[in-house]
Amino acid sequence: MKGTRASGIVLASYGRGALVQSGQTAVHCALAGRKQRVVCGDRVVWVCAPADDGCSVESIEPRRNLLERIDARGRAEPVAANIDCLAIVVAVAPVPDWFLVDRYWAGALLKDIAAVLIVNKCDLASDALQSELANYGALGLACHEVASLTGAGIAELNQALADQVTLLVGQSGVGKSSIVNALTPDAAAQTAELTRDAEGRHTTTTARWYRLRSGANSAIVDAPGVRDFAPPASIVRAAERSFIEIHRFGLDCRFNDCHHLQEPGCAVRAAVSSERIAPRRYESYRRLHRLYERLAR
Ligand SMILES: Nc1nc2c(ncn2[C@@H]2O[C@H](COP(=O)(O)OP(=O)(O)O)[C@@H](O)[C@H]2O)c(=O)[nH]1
Ligand SMILES: [Mg+2]
Ligand SMILES: [Zn+2]
Repeated sequence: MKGTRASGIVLASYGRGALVQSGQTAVHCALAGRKQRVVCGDRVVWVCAPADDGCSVESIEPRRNLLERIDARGRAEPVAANIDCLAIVVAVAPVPDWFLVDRYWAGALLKDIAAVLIVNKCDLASDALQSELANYGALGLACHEVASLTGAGIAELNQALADQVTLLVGQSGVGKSSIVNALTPDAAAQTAELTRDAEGRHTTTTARWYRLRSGANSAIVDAPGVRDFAPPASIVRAAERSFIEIHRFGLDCRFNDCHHLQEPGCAVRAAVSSERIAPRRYESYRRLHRLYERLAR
């Protein structure tokens, strides 16, 4: 490997290094500078100097996009780069946190990334989910019902995710890792490589990239389960942009800069009263709006 210089994709990043897929092999690379920060999905050039035995990341290609979340202190924290589609996973159990679904969808909308909903564990009775699912469907969020346990719907999902890089997100326990396993027959082998860094330490906290069966350009990224997610935003109005029906009805508000909270002549609140906007989605909007107001102060 000495003297090698090649390009690759970051499968996972950890403390001071990254695991890089290059051709058929995965290489542990150190980061070159203190400032360098690589993210799962980054395309990089890595080198293995002839003098010593370590490999390192030389440069990072400009990112097509970067999905980020707000950490506990309100700072942006990277999740994954160069993503084509955000797949938000819910399951019959645990009971879905629809506010979390809204915020993931918001994150995709703010970054112009396509989004789909995956409902897992459809081997269990899913009646309780149907009215929320119908609402998302009416808003244009495509939905795939699967059961990774029985394989139901997995072939169709595999087709739908072909030739793109999909980031799987959602509460822990909904079955994200099980879906990855169902879509990639060698996921266990790929995971084994990923779970230890060069010093043999476990690396489980960041997103991981897997090749999919459905084509050379197909990949799926398993993000760690989270309790909460919110996309970073530089302006409070980002909350409105990330709820498509609120943005749509908001065009008819009396004031251009209506926040849809207390203002007179608010078309959004009128639509909530007549349930043309689902009250739960409106509540979700208000929560995100409040968060952005707090962060702006
Ligand atoms: N009934 C049922 N259970 C499932 C299904 N898929 C996953 N599970 C179970 O759900 C639990 C959480 O799965 P896991 O993949 O670890 O979820 P993650 O935290 O989102 O990665 C495990 O006990 C799985 O066996 C499914 O399709 N049906
Ligand atoms: Mg998991
Ligand atoms: Zn309004």
